[in-house]
Amino acid sequence: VDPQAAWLAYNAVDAQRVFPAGTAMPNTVLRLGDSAVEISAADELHRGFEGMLHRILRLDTDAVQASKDHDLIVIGTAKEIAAWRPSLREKKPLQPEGFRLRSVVAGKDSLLIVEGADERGALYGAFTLLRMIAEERPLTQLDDVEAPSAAVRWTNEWDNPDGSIERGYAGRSIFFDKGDVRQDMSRAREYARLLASVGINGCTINNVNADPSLLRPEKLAEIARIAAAFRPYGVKLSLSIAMNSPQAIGRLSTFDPLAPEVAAWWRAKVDEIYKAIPDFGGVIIKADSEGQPGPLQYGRTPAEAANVLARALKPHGGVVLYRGFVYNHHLDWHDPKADRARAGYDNFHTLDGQFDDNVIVQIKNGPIDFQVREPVSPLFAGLHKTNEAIELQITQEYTGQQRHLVFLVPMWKTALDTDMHVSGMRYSMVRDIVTGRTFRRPMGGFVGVANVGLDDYWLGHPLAMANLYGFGRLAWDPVLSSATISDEWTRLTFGNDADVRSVVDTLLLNSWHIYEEYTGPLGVGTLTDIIGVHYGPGIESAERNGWGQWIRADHNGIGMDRTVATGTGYIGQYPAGLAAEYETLKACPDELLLFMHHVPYTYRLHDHKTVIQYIYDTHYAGATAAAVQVPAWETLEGKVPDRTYFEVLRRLNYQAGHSLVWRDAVVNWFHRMSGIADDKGRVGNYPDRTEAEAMQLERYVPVAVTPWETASGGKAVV
Ligand code: BDP
Repeated sequence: VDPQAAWLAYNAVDAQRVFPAGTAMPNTVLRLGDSAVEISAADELHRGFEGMLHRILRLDTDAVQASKDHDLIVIGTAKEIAAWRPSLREKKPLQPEGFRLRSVVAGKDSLLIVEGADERGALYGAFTLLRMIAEERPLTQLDDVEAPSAAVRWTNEWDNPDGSIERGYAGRSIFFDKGDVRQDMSRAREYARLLASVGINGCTINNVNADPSLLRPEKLAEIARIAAAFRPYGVKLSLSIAMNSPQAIGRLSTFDPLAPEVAAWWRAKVDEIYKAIPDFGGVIIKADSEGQPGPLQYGRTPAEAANVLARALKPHGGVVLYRGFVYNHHLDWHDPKADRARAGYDNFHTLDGQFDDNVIVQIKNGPIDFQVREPVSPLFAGLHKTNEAIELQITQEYTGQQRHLVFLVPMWKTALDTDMHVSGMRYSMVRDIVTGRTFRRPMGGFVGVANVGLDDYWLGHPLAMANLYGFGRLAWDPVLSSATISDEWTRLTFGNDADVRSVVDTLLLNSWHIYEEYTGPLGVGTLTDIIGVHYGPGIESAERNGWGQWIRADHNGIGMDRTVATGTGYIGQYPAGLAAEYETLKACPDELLLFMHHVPYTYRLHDHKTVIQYIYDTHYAGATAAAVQVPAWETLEGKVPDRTYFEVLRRLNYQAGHSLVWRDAVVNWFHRMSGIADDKGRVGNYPDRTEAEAMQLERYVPVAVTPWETASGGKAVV
């Protein structure tokens, strides 16, 4: 089994379940259209039938020829199908990029019809049919109509031209090498295929901290090759751009978005891009954020900057995704009102209504930065006349960097399923806001920061691919449950064995909670090294610097007071109904307590446990749960491909060990800070650990470690 196949493994299935007695298995696939995307769709059906059903489908494009066969899959757009057999014409039109799958018996013919609203719809229909087969669902009386929830379903890749990837944990770039676009585009093409198989229709190929040189003419010609690799799968290429490009590569003296020469430069540049890449998707803009140049330097707003690009893109049908991730990373820790969480809303909500209709504000799920637990960003409810997209992070920057197992779909679901309580609305779920439904916006969607690399498993940890899969599925249909998504992925990847499904699904579905338990409790954030790698424990590394991921822990208590009454006022950015829930200690959910409030360590949670004892207990419980993942996985030896078995086993073992490091770092730090004993007497004993410095050492010496809590007893050997 080739790990690169990921969830498109096309493992053999029980044909009789899929085609029970009386249901014919097709011999031929008749492709009615000639587009590259439909060709991919028909090829995929061929591939899937061969792998799963050992049936080699005859590929046909000649309706007359094909009609000699009576058991057919027919694939095409609605228009093509109606032209082929007018009796099959749809009364109700399909939604853009949607499809209908039907089984039709007409005279002697037994037809499986894959009908797309358009070419992409046909491709998505083919992949959906193949998924049904992989799950051994009977295709009798099939009638399934689907359409994506939103127009924008993109991944962002943070690849740099030199081939490195910002926050990438799975090898080098599949696109770039040493400043150039790779010669070999096979991984890029396979990636587009994977993306399309879950309905993703766009991919931004370069780091949001963008290198302006990618917009040079010779680079655009190279990038066009990536777009060509994506095209047969209906994936549009887009680029992150640096706002100062007119100056950096255009030699203008300014990049003020309102300077006419700057607007003209962007127009010409965008026209040039479309010459090279006619189906270019658009641009992503990170500006005035973490040192990136932006319009604020000229006293211009994000809306003014976004619109200049939007107007250049409009004639070509392109869009601007302007990131809401704008904040000051030189905040004053001594100022009790300073609060990074406020920044998104403060910077954008007053601009509501000022963005052109092909601009989308791209908002991270939480107001800080992909922590293990955050409330949803209040900005989602703060823009009623602006298109929005939610940005989710597939690459596990703060959640274990693909060395720890963390299935993120349940986390994303908590964001998407949050009701913002927008006044005057019965429901205002984040998922409906970003698809554009709530405020009747023409556009919106989902962006996932994926950062796949050349690694054979694309993301490093083989089970991390469930996150990429899950992102695509949620973008298609955010109502799907975590359990459904996990089980689909497991079946597609490993087959339908009941034991495999039960073990893998359980591992996936519990993993976020386990990670949260041994890292950051009660909404305080991932207590990780904030300044550098964002990996491993570093309890107070966020404190007393300008980056604003503060936990405000002292000897008496912990948490950011974000209340309106006594704190930073952040909670007041939510609509009143939700603000009321967060503002009072009584109503605030425990899992967000320390995000919203500063409380003493002796404060009692809803189950009457004190905060400090909760911190101790969850860390021991989380580390134990991480250890138990290992024997659970070991029951699958021989039931999943060997290489995958050992790759996962190795990582789960490592995670079990690292969770002890996490556990002890956190509990010891809090113990020292609070001076309050663990009522079970565990803290300071480092259970399950062997101390190198207690051994007999030759040529090694014990040294003190900074920060002290990251090594047991504050010591390591060198
Ligand atoms: C942070 C990452 C940083 C990104 C930034 C962003 O640490 O590498 O550039 O987000 O999203 O989480 O712009």
